[in-house]
Amino acid sequence: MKTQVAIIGAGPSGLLLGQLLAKSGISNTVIEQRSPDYVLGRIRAGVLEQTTVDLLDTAGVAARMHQEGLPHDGVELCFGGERHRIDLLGLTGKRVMVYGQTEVTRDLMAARSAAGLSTVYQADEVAVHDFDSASPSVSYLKDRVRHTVQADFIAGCDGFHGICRASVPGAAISLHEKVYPFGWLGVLADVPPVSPELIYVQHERGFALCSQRSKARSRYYLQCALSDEVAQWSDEAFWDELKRRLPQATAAQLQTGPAIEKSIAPLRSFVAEPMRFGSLFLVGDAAHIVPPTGAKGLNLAASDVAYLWQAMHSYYAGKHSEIEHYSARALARIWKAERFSWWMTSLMHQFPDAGSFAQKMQRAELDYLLGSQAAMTVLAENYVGLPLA
Ligand code: FAS
Ligand code: PHB
Repeated sequence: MKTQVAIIGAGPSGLLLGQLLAKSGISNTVIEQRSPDYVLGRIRAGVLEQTTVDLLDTAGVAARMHQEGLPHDGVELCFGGERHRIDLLGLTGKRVMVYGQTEVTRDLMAARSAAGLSTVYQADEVAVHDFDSASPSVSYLKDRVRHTVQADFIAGCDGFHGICRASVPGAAISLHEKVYPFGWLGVLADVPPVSPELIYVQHERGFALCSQRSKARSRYYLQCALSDEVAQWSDEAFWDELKRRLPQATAAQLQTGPAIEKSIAPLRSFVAEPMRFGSLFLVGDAAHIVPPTGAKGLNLAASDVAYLWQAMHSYYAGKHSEIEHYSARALARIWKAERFSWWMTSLMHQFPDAGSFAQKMQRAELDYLLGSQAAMTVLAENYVGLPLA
C-alpha cells in the first residue's frame, strides 16, 4: 500500500491530523494497535483551549462539541478553606470549553469513518522503517498477515509509550524529564458537578480538582501516593477524602455516587527534542507530557497537529521550507506550556519532602496571586492557552 502520510496512533493527535490532511487532499492512513472501544475507554482530558476549539471547527468535527460542550468563563483556586474565582474572560477576553477528550475522539472517529478514510485498528507488531531515507515505510501484522505501507512521511502520534520515539537512535534525540512524587486518582461519576466551574484545591492533605463532563456527569481528582492502587480506594473512601479537602460549605453540597471509572495516573513533565527525524515527525504525547494540573496535554497535541498540518499542506503545494520549521515552532509553544504546568503543579500540590519554608512559599505565592491583577492575568492567559505563533 502507498500513502502520502502514514499516521501511527488513533488518539486525538492521529485522528485530528488525519482529518486535516484529508481536508487538504493529502492521503493518509491511520494505524492503531488497540480497538476503537479501548481508545474511547481511556478517560483523560476535559478542558479545550479556544485554539483547539477553532481547530476542531476547521476539521469539521465540532458540531456536537458546540451543542454539548460547556463554555467556561472562569476557574476557581481554593486554599485556606476559601474559594477564589479567576475571571478568565474578563482578564483575557477568552474562555475554555469543557468537553471530554473521549467525546473529541468519538467525533473524530465518526468523521473518519464517514469519510471512508483508511484506518487499521488492532494492528500488531507495528514498526517504522527507513525514516532517514527518501522511502520510509510502516509495517504491521493484522489477522496474521504482514502489511507494509510505503509513505512520504510518518507521523508518530503513538503517545508516550509508543514505538516512534523509541525508534529514533539515542544519539539523535535529547530527553528532558521531571517525575513528580505523587499521582492523581481520578473518578468519573454520573452526579451533578459540585460547582458550575472547575475548582483547583490546595490543601494540606493534598491537591484536589473538581471538574466535569456535563451538568449530569462529574470528574474528580485527588493527589495520591505513587504507591497507591485503585483497589485500595473504595468509592466511599474517595468521596470522604474529597470532602476533607473541600471547604465545609462546598463539601456539604457534594453529590456522590458510584464511580463509573476510577484510575491513577502518574505525573511527569517530559519533552523530546527535536520532534523531526528525516521523514518521521513526533506529535502530541509521543513528544511531550505535562502534569494535567494546567489542562495542557490534549491542547498541546492539538497545536502540534496544527503546525504539522500547515507544514505538510505547504509541502504538497510546492513550498518545502515550512516543514523544516515544524519542530522549532512546536517546541517554542510546548516549553511555555511545560513551564505553566510545572508551575501550577508546584503551587497546588503537597510535596513529601517539602519543609515549612516551601509550604510558606506556596501560600505566599497564592496570596500574592489573588492580590495582583497582573499575576492573575498571567495565570489566566496561560490557562486559556497562548496564541499559535
Ligand atoms: P494518546 O496516548 O492519546 O494516543 C496514542 C495512541 O497511539 C493510542 O491510541 C495508542 O493505543 C496508540 N499506540 C501506542 N503505541 C502504538 C503502536 N506501537 N502502534 C500503533 N498504535 C500505538 N491531558 C489533559 O489536558 N488533561 C487531563 O486531565 C489529562 N489526563 C490524562 C490522564 C492520563 C492517564 C494520561 C495518560 C494522559 C492525560 N492527559 C491529560 C494527556 C492526554 O490527554 C494526552 O495529552 C492526549 O491523550 C494526547 O493525545 P495523543 O498524542 O493522541 O496520545
Ligand atoms: C478533567 O476534566 O479531566 C481535567 C480538567 C482540568 C485539568 C485536568 C483534568 O487541569
